[in-house]
Amino acid sequence: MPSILSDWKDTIAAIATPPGIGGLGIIRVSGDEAYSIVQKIFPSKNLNEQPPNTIHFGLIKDKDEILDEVVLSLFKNPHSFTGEDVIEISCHGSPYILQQVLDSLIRRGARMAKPGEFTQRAFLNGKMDLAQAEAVADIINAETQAAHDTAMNQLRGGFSQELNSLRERLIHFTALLELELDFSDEDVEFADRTQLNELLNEIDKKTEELIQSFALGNAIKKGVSVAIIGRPNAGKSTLLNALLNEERAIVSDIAGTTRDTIEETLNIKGILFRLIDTAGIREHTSDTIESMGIERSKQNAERAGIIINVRDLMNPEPDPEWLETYQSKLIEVNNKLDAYTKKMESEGKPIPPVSNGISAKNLATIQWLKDALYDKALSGKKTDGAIVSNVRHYEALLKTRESLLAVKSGLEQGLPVDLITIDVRRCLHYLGEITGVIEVDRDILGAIFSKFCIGK
Ligand SMILES: Nc1nc2c(ncn2[C@@H]2O[C@H](COP(=O)(O)OP(=O)(O)OP(=O)(O)O)[C@@H](O)[C@H]2O)c(=O)[nH]1
Ligand SMILES: [Mg+2]
Repeated sequence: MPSILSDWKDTIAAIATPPGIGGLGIIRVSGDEAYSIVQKIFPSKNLNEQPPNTIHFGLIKDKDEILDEVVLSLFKNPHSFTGEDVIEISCHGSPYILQQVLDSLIRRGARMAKPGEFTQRAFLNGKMDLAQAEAVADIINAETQAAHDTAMNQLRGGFSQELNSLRERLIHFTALLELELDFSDEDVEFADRTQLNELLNEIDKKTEELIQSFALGNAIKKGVSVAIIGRPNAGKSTLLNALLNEERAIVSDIAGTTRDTIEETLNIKGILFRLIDTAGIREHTSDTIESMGIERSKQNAERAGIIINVRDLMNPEPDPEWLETYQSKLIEVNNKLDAYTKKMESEGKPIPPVSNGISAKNLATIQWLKDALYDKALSGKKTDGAIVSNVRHYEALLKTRESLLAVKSGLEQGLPVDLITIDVRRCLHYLGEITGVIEVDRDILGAIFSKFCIGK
């Protein structure tokens, strides 16, 4: 493992709290020299004489200048977040003080930590597997309850333990298959084929389950984009405002009011929706800016996870033909039900039943639409059990499954053992990539941890 990083033995330091003024600001120091470096600026007590997991009040001094009154929390390896000696310095939350204390530490031998380096060390020191380390970033970035719960589950071990134990069992069979290779002249079978098949089916079932959960996991983590489209003046912007319950977009009775797209987020029962209000679509326009807007509306509809097609009951027009392609992600609403009802009444006509009717001006009439959005986002997606929300895991699972199927068909066709073991090894590799039990490529590790903020 140490080969992955050449400087992983340095003692690192960083401000762990967000930038800006706050009640407290925390500096984290981790590494073999953590105690001796902090001691140089904390003359109040002899740190080496203090028991681990204790806190200590005292002064931070740079030469003769008092920088702050602080509280130190001491953690001795391996019982710390990183698995190394760690000291957390709780200062007053002034960016100036924090920077001064950090500079003093750096001048005395600490190195500025890189983004995610504390978590990276936790991984390198075996405090957590890779999937758990990635969950730390997800927890910090979680914007909704559901995203937080998914990340928390992953941090607690989630599906890693299960995958690891399946992998261990597969390793056992690989060893037996390899042994058969050594005795290839004698035509013996050490690996029980029925048991091997059972294990393969078990892994297949588990990976399939996790692969299926990704649609939901991705929706929870990234949010679901919802394009609000329709003819000019249908009430799209009014609907956006109603869903958000704020006057976000300009509404007017002039057709073509919205020229560019407007994006806002909405949290419905823990799932994040990115609502996109678009320019009204009409087939023919000579206005260049409007036609650019219309083109953009189409692109948004194509990319969106869900499309709300707003129709105008007061001015019914056929839907754009291209919309048919997106049936599966479409929710239709018939807007201006209030005006329509009034019109029919004034004309003395019976009011025909209107399906999916709303009045975007009246919040009470769109409640069902929020439920429909939530249901559509979850439709056909499992909500119980482990949820995969990480693209890297998802891709590794797909590759695991691919090699697994190759092993199964190889066994069915009675292929020679040396060919089968190649696919078994690939399967082991991809399973191991998820939790990081195999050495993960240095570039991939770099990419994973660079998404963290400094100090985490
Ligand atoms: N009576 C009634 N009027 C509505 C309703 N929804 C929208 N309107 C009116 O319809 C007009 C157009 O509304 P917008 O929300 O700007 O329509 P839009 O679809 O965004 O229009 P463009 O941006 O031009 O494509 C405004 O005068 C709204 O007040 C409704 O439910 N009932
Ligand atoms: Mg509009």
